[in-house]
Amino acid sequence: MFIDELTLNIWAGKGGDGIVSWMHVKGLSHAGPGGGDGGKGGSVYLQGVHDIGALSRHRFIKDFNADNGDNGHGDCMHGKSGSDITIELPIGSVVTNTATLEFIEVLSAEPIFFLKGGWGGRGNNYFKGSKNVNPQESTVGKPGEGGEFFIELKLMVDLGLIGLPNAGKSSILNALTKAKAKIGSYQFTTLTPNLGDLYGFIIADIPGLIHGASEGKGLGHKFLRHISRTKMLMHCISCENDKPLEVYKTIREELKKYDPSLLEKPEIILLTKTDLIDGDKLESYKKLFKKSHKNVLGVSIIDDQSVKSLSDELVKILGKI
Ligand SMILES: Nc1nc2c(ncn2[C@@H]2O[C@H](COP(=O)(O)OP(=O)(O)OP(=O)(O)O)[C@@H](O)[C@H]2O)c(=O)[nH]1
Ligand SMILES: [Mg+2]
Repeated sequence: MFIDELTLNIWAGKGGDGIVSWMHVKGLSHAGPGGGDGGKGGSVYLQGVHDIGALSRHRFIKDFNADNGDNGHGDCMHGKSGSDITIELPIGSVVTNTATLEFIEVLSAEPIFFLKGGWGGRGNNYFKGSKNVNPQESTVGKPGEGGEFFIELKLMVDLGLIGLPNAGKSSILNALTKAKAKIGSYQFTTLTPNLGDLYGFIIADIPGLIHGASEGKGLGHKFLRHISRTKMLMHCISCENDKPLEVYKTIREELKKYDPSLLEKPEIILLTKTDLIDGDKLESYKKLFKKSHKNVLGVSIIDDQSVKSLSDELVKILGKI
């Protein structure tokens, strides 16, 4: 099950308490303070992973807690520090504290220090001094940082494939990359995004959009967040459509309703299923777009040469952005 948002309670560990205790030395009735300090609470790290399914691993877990530090011991022994924990999140996750709205983005596979464990309290040995040879005081450990966090995945992608259902988006992804997205001759075959790697450029196939997606029709806007960080969009328009320009406008309208800034992204127009029309018609379709777009391409997945040309062209275009 693909999950792209989740709320978790995450806490670093509390520091252990310092204690009041007295040294036991054979032959001495009173050998001074011996209360040790508490151990430090464990901290929390975030680790980005290249796995868009990583959030679904946490779906039955609501709480992540690093270990607390142990309380101090007698004979001036400090408590053990709590172990740190690391939470794996898909690269592209945005982690927002629901109370403060502060957020942190997981943009690479570098571990991120996230929540600090509390310091341990001081035992009475710490307070020993020339004027205070028998200190009675100790302090408690400090709480760890933490709270409730909303985690939202926004894929980090070079090229987002968008278009009506059945436009051939998943077929193109599979033809260009080693992805194995499901393909079907019916609408909404793709229910969650698929990713593929084209010579190091990440391509995402987003479930089909239809007119009215902003009112929740079809799969709605649910997956458009995944193109918010996409560097470039590829409008996939099937040559089965008599009015490809209208199709393009419909999709642009839905993008605008979701987030007008999506309209600013560089675009490629890809006419798909070119085997279904003759060369003249294809040229007339391309002409419709060439007035306003410099990147107007065509492909048929049953024509290996056209797939190869598309692949070469995309690598060239993506290399420049
Ligand atoms: N003739 C022809 N059929 C194609 C081509 N590309 C895809 N198809 C067919 O078109 C249908 C839809 O293909 P998909 O790749 O599943 O389309 P999609 O855009 O991912 O569809 P959704 O996931 O529903 O949005 C399938 O039956 C494919 O076999 C093509 O180049 N030529
Ligand atoms: Mg699909």
